[in-house]
Amino acid sequence: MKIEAITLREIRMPLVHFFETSFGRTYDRRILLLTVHSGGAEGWSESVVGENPFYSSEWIDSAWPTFTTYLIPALLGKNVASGRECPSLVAKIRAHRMAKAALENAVWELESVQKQQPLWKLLGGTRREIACGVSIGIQDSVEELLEKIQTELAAGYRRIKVKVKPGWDVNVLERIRSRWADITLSCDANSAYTLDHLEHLRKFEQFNLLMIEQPLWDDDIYYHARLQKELRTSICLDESIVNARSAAFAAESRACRIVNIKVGRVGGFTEALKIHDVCQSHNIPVWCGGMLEAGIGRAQNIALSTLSNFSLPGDVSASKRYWKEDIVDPEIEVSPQGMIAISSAPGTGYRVKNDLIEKLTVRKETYRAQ
Ligand code: OSB
Ligand code: MG
Repeated sequence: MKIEAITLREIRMPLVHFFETSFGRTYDRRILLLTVHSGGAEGWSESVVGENPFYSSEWIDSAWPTFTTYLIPALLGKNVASGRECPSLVAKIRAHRMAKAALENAVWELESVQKQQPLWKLLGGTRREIACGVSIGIQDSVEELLEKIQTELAAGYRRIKVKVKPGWDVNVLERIRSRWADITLSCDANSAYTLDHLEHLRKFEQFNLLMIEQPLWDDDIYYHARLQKELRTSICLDESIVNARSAAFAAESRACRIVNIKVGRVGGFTEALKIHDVCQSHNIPVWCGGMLEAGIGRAQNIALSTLSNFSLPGDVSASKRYWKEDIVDPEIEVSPQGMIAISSAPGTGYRVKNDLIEKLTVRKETYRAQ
């Protein structure tokens, strides 16, 4: 497949409800989309870079020049057979994993469209339906959070994850557990604690959580291993796992018992598949994380979640939880049993809505091979 042209664009989409984590609140998404063109076919991808460098050092305004100056020139005009060839094309560029992931994943999607195969099959997936959980942000009051949990349970979601931080944690988990003693419940701290909070974190043990996600520093594995030794509750790593090597380090040092895989965080599908395999060989179950994606990213997360070791419900939920109107057709829907059915159509099985995307676009540049 000769990459004849690449289109980079930014779209803006307001969230139907703000999303708050330990590092802040988001009302509107600025979303970076990429399209690769070859032989009359297109592959799309969505970068998970955020509006600010809080979850990771990458953000949309650092990603844009990284694309235009380095990543797009590395791929444009090249003949590539598969997304698997992309990591070597961009290997000399350090980090910038979220941007690299968008480049690579667009090529995977293009390949699946050209081969008229479902993307999930190309990735090696086997599941024909995937289990869904929800991530619920910090709210203005515990009552509002309980109401939201009630709504998601009624919708069929199979795991509730709540965001926590000092001051919004034990008190909140207590209220949730006293209302729902048996639901599958987890929490995500996005690095809001340190080892000085050890005695405080021990109080989480009484709530029978499926996991505590990323309690400590985003770049740490060693101190998570020290913390995991002290806790019965499983630690899940998100931010700390940036490649297969850090997954192996975490597994071998027993820093976690569960891993959250976000394809954007780790630089693309090729690395995500390696992490999947490393975790499988260490008997560590994985699940697919989310980054408030619109439909293109969401559809690719669904494809990845069909791999066998994705054995826990992911943060892959319905379009309507985030968007008034999503950019794909059909929108992502979750059954009353909390499952998403996997399409056998080529590509992701979700068609991009070109007209809507054009309307939402605030900047766009197309680069053509000579
Ligand atoms: O840590 O999983 C996270 C959203 C933005 C940044 C980080 C995270 C999240 C979520 C949302 O938890 C998951 C979703 O997309 O539903
Ligand atoms: Mg997380």
